[in-house]
Amino acid sequence: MATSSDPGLTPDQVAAFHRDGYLIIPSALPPSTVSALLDETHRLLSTLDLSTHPLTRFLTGGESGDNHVGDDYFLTSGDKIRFFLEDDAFDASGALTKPKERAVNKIGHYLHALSAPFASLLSTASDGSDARGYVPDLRARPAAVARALGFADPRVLQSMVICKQPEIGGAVPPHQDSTFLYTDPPSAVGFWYALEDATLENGCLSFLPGSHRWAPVERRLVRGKEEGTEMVPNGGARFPRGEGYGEGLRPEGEAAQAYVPGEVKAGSLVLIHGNLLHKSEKNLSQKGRIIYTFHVIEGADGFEYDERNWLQPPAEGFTKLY
Ligand SMILES: O=C(O)CCC(=O)C(=O)O
Repeated sequence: MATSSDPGLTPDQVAAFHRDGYLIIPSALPPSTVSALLDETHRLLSTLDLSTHPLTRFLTGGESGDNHVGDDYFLTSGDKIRFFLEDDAFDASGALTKPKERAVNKIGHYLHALSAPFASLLSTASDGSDARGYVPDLRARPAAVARALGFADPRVLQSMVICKQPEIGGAVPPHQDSTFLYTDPPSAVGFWYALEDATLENGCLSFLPGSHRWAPVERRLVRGKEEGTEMVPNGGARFPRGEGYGEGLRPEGEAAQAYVPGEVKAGSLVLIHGNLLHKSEKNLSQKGRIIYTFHVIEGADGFEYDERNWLQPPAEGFTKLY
């Protein structure tokens, strides 16, 4: 369990997160941990069997979010390790034009429980070891970070490796993570770890600083009545509880559209508030951009994660951080 001797974040970092809606923590993972997670990513990619894969592509649905990926392979991936392919890895006839290791957009969504190296990032043991004996050397341990951000019962969900493949890595349009992982009231925070350098060339994240304060969660991605997923208006709370949120805080003019790129080195952790508008561009470069991300929601009483969310909890419930 994270203790008071493990502050997770300094008071300045907490203040910066609340001001900007995101926080970059350089060197959160040492090179040895980055290597272990990259090795695991390449191992997982090598296990992909395309002969039995439904060839599900990861589609974001563009800015509108309509036509988001939503087949059964996706909808039942919350307690599995599954592979979603880059849309541009296929030619017009539907044939893959890349080897499988170069065709996967993302791997998800239960790495934090089913893959030992990724699971070990959530370790709360004082020496950093987990039940499997893997010892990550972490700064900004997730449990301690969640505590510093005020979570009472943080639950981890939707872990994924995003490969952002060379030449074809798809863009991620502006979005808020609470659209996809909605609690009422919103509580999601993304933990995003660069496993390779993320640059302007290979599609680093960019952020609209402060937008978590004024951008409401207007829509939610939910399971369709019959099948698939759909974007629907959000009838619940659109901002987290607390002071300092509201549409009236939206700045005038260009400030409401001025995205700031977040180029980071491998090993950096980026924390992303669930209401923050952020995006990434297509990777047209020759260099991939592998990252690992998971999200945390508040599991305490008074926060509802309902059955309409596209991602439903595994039988054992979403993973407790402490
Ligand atoms: O890594 C990316 O390009 C996008 C990730 C993202 O926006 C997210 O996880 O919310």
